Amino acid sequence: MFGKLREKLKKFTKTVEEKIEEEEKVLEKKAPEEKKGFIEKLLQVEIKDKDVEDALDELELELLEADVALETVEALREKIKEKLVGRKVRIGTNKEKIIEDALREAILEILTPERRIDLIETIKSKEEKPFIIVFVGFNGSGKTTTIAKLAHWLKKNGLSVVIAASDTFRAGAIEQVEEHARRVGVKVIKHSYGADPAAVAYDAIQHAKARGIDVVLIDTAGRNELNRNLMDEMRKIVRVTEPDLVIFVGDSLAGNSVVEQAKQFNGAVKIDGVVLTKLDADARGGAALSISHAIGAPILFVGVGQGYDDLKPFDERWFVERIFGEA
Ligand SMILES: Nc1nc2c(ncn2[C@@H]2O[C@H](COP(=O)(O)OP(=O)(O)OP(=O)(O)O)[C@@H](O)[C@H]2O)c(=O)[nH]1
Ligand SMILES: [Mg+2]
Repeated sequence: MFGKLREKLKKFTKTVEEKIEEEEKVLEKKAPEEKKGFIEKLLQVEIKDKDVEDALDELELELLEADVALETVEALREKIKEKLVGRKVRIGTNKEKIIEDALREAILEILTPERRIDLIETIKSKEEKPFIIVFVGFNGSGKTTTIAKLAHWLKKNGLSVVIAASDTFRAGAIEQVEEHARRVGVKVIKHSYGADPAAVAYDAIQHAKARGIDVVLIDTAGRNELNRNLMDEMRKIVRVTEPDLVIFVGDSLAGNSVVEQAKQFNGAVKIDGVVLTKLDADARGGAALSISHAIGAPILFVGVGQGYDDLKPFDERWFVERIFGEA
């Protein structure tokens, strides 16, 4: 996971480390002969703008290559500078650690959402059942699989679930969601193909109300901003169901374009949270680093495989460990 990002950040660390070492050598040379030894240990170099600028220029290009969105790259650059420039480093201290810590902190800050959502807590605190979640996103991003995984996870957390088969558009979509639901032991409310997706969702909500079911998960057809009708239809689903959350499901392998998709969907219906799928196959990590920062909504879960247990609540520390750890 994220090998490319790891490689770029290591390279940055090495370059800055070398610059600081050059400054150290200059400083050591300046120290009078008799003071060498004891005093030398107290000498410190200050990290200067020029020590990091070139390395940052290079890092900036490389992060763009790793699919990090431009505005995220710029925000990251500012944060890294803020943490390193002007910092005093005593001779002989571990510079690699100082630089790496600055990178970790900068990345953590970028990943820390403005709002956090504890899903179980939020669901349980809703006074009137059911809690309604609509899933939206491009074709094949992983919506239906994510819904099955989430249904499985919610059940494990003691909550009851019903799924609305509101993708009445793509051939095979209803059978697909039914099969997933059967495997995870959840009921599906469906109509036939071509039916109004909002009406299917409405029925699922009525079903949940009548039976005291905790959560309704609404599966919708894949779409993009060029499908005007489908985008209007999505707005209608949201209008009719008045969901507690609209979740954008994005494919991390789509890299920078998944960030653009998220912005477009966020413009059409307000996105409350993100699930980023296929992280298990993502060598770059740019989408994960950028998406929350780009739309101001938190990443709630990440998909890390095709099994029903392969959905992880997102934790920015986990992400940073994946980048800086060895695996
Ligand atoms: N490796 C991996 N594959 C995933 C993950 N999530 C989904 N997939 C796969 O991605 C493919 C598409 O998943 P779906 O759930 O059908 O995607 P969708 O968004 O519902 O697709 P449409 O309904 O056609 O728009 C399937 O083969 C899934 O098994 C993940 O986290 N990791
Ligand atoms: Mg689907």
